[in-house]
Amino acid sequence: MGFFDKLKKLSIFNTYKELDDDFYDELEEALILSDMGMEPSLKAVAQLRERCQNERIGDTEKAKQVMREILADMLTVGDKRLILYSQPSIVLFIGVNGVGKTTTIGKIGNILKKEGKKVMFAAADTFRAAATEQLTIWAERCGVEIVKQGEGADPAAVVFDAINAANARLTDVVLVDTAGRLHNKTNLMNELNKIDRVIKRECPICSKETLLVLDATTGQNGLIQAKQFKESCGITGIVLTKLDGTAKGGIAIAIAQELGLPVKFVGMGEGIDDLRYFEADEFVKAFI
Ligand SMILES: Nc1nc2c(ncn2[C@@H]2O[C@H](COP(=O)(O)OP(=O)(O)OP(=O)(O)O)[C@@H](O)[C@H]2O)c(=O)[nH]1
Ligand SMILES: [Mg+2]
Repeated sequence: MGFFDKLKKLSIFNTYKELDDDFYDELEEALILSDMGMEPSLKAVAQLRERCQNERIGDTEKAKQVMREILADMLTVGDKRLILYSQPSIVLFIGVNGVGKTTTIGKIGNILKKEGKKVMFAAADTFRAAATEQLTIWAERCGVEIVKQGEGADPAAVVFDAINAANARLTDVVLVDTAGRLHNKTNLMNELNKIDRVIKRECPICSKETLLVLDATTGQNGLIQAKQFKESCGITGIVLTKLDGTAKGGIAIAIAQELGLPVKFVGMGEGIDDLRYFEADEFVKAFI
């Protein structure tokens, strides 16, 4: 079974045979419903119309190929790989409650470890004791180290400890879990800034990524969240979770088009292997 097989496909290319106005109208509608957003949907369909006219394409089977190319192009923004130039490199995971931050760290820790990297988790979600416990279970599952403190500890102090431990143990990558937050909660946003300051002070040459984790099923709301986080946190990429069983895959294209941010990872389930680096070609094949 392919990685994206649980994503619900747009069926329109199979229900129509000819490229008439009805087809284009319905395609537009299907893309908008998939959370691709109004403007990107109109743009994609306009491009498809133009190319099919110029290249004298008359059937939906060929048009499907062209559409895949158009969407793959629209998805190609920024650097899709994780940038891990220094030792250690730091990756911060942020996002609202319940989107899948902690689970994603477990899955990415597993991938990086398999790539031969020395990985460490930093339990900087000190808000609830259960958060640290959850990350500890993932650390055991992947066989990576974890740095933690007690409930209510200063998250920036956990990051400080983790950087020092990573320096001492020649760790390659530190994955930092943070508490779920809203962009408009000032104290939580200040907490992120404090973490950033500690990283800059303790590891000025460190390469740092800030990944915003978004739940695909929240669709256009997720996009609004992302816009607001982007303004205040310097996000370098997106992890799109919970794409399994949803027909809302268009959100990946909306993110690329409207935020100019690359989707770096996608989550398709709760298991340790249900996360991958994002591959645009593979994704669009599953999507249409
Ligand atoms: N179906 C599905 N479930 C997922 C995926 N990723 C995470 N989950 C589930 O989503 C729920 C929340 O995941 P967490 O990792 O705890 O989310 P979080 O963002 O750390 O949550 P807080 O720490 O409370 O803010 C869990 O039940 C996960 O198993 C995914 O890709 N697909
Ligand atoms: Mg969590």
